[in-house]
Amino acid sequence: MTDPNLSATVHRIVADQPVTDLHTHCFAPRFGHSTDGTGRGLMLWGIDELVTYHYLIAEVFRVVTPDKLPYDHFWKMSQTQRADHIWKHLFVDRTPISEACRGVLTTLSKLGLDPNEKTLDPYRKWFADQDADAHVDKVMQIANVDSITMTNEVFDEHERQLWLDNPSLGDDPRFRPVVRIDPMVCDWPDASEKLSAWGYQVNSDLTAGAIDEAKRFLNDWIDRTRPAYVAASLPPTFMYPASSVKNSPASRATNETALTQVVLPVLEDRGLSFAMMIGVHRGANPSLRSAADISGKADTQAVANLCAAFPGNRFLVTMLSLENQHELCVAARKFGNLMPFGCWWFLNNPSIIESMTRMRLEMLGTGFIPQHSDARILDQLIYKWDHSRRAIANVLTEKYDGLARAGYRVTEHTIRSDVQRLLRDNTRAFCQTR
Ligand code: FIX
Ligand code: ZN
Repeated sequence: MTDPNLSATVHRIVADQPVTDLHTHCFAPRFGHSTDGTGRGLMLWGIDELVTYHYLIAEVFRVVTPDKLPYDHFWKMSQTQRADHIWKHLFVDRTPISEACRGVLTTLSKLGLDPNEKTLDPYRKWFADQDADAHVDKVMQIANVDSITMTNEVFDEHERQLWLDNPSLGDDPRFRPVVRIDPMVCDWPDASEKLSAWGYQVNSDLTAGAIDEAKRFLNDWIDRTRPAYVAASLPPTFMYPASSVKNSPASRATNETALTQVVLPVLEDRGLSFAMMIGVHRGANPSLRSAADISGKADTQAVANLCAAFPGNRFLVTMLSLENQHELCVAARKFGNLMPFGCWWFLNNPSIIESMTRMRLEMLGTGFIPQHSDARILDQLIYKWDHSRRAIANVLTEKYDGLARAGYRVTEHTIRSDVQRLLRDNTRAFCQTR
């Protein structure tokens, strides 16, 4: 017998479960914030940030094409003007039906605002009355997020300086730091120039002494930030071993040395996971700036090879291409040190979250992390989690219904412990945080 209230029960339990958000680009207020007057604050929040999110910049150029509004004119506008332009064309003149548009509406509604305003002024007034620090608590409470994992770009000069100037920068208990090291594994020569300038004796060939110095750099940042894990995003062309690619350029081998002889040994030693976000091709249309990137199919064999070659390391892996998802699940069935996570970026749409979650449940049981928000603007936590929770609950309902049909007794307790595992405990266990 299936329970006629099953769907409502599952949706309620999923909504009530606090989420530990594994990957965001949100920052604690002590990193400075977008309305603090410095123009350099890293914590982004408020209506103008929400409406000028890079997903929406890409979308507005599809309707007001660059022949009508050249890119450089758009970038010369103030942020207020850009937000007004996007609001007019995507939210007033057209139905805001895309996922990124609907997300702004969900966020406004859940903050208690009417999302039907024709101009942004009422929202601007409302946000101007909020206090940044108190707003973090409010957003976390509405989104039901118990911990926000940041992305701390240690190769970014501004952020680096903030960390050097303030030893307690990472101490806000609501936010967990993550050391993000893309240049180290994607462009070692560039990373090595920076490390040299910062006083580490490295070289672009990464010879023996340089390896020790590169390890010292990574260890210093782990000590300074006490991260949940260390992360990098990688292009679709990422391969391991690099030598398996014919005529592979020398730079690939050096990047691989940085990964296998610096990053992975340090992380094993420090008991930290390595998050690999694979499949982003940066700057496909550079005129779009932050919205310029596209996705590409990568090789999941590289992930399997790394998991096999480095059994002492734990790998959190998300892949950007839809085509990679099945193979990633297959690889995860073979390697306990591989944890698939999230429906990243262009995959963060309800239809895709549902199909990926369904496939992952079918192939991995509850042994995966179904979603991360990737929120860049604090307020986005509200919609990203609201929309994802609904998609996840829809799929779980279907699966519990199937179990009931097979004669299994599905209780509220069963559902609650599965949901807790999926939205919170798998993340904490794999990152070995309480
Ligand atoms: O590399 C990343 O962590 C990506 O998630 C971001 O760079 C990207 O801009 C984004 O916000 C996707 O959601
Ligand atoms: Zn991200």
